[in-house]
Amino acid sequence: MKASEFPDAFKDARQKEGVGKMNDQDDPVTMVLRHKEVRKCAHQWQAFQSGGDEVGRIVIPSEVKIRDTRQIPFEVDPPQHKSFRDILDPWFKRPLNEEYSSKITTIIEEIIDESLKSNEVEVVADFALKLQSRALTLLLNIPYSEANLWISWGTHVFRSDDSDLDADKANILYDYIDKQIDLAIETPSESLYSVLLNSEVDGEKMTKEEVKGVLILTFAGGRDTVINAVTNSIAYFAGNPKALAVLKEKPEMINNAVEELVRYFSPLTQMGRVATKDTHVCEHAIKADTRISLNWASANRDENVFETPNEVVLDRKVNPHVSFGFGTHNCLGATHARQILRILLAKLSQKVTSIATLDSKENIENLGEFNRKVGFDSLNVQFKK
Ligand code: HEM
Ligand code: EMZ
Repeated sequence: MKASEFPDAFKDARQKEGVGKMNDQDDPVTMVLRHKEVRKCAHQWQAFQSGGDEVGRIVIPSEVKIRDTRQIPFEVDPPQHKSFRDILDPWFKRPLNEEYSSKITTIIEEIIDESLKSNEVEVVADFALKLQSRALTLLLNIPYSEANLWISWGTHVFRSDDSDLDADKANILYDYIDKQIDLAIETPSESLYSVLLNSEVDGEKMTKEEVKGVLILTFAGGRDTVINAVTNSIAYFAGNPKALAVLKEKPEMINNAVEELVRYFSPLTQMGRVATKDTHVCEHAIKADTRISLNWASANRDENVFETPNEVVLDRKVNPHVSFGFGTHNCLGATHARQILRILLAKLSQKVTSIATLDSKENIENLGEFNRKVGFDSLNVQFKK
């Protein structure tokens, strides 16, 4: 398979059954595979909840064993969910400011220029992780130098080479965030930590535990998703060299191109919910207190919604993809992620004429009988001027 190809792992099950089953730590998941039902279930927060008592259970693989802190607003249901979103939404829209995007531009130009000087670049570690971590300093509004520490943690904060759920690694992040919260209490600044510590939700000051919950989500949720999106986009341009010239010629296509790449790659495969009562999805019985998942990756290849779903059509006009989720919990980091990707495409097309793939190792998620390529463990390329 070409490095730039990302097959649809769910086609048969989506067409025949509409659902697929997988086990995960003896807590099975019924994956909802069709676009229409994914959107419908995402709306039904009363029947399919994100909150619930068991923190970490909606993530697949479940993080129940490695996390006690509730991620906010991700593991909170309406109506409380809205109170948190009202505080967080304006902050997470800052990437639209000119000053913010010009700083992202500087970060991206520096990484591309450095990559052009090298004969071989390992994109995951030397390009995408650096870009993700450096850009995150802007989102948190803290000094740029802090990124070096996060880069040293590697691509995922809960997963390591040996384990999908690495408690020791998770503790590094939790301890770090605890320390940063205490520092922000001692010496307030303009950072996200300080802003949240001074915020009130429904008339009450946010607690340290709530602030920690937002920060864990910002570090974890915004990490491998962005790294996959950036790495896979570079694999796409390596496999489709003309696309860089097309975007250079027609920069007005870039916004559509970003949406299409994000649809095709679906950097976050799925997210779970817990059924609160006996119910049905696509005529399949779902028992109370069992898990379903909203399978964004499958919905994004639904042939009833997308023409030629397995092709990247950079100027696809109608593109109701659900890569950033749908409804209540739609991605809070989407503005930041989109700015990174738009500026990345603009600068790549201006500065790079072709990218040669030298070597690649795919990252395959094993989901029961389904094996889904979600990104790369490593991707070695050469960038050419
Ligand atoms: C929610 C995908 C980047 C923070 C979500 C959801 C998806 C998603 C599918 C919905 C989860 C659900 O319904 O349960 C992505 C993708 C990204 C990306 C594909 C990159 C290409 C980021 C970044 C951040 C972030 C950069 C922040 C640093 C969040 C938060 C939520 C969320 C806080 C929960 C929102 C809520 O519960 O109201 N993301 N994400 N994401 N994402 Fe992202
Ligand atoms: C959770 C999730 C958030 C989870 C919106 O997605 O991303 C995953 O990578 C993390 O492991 O804890 O933050």
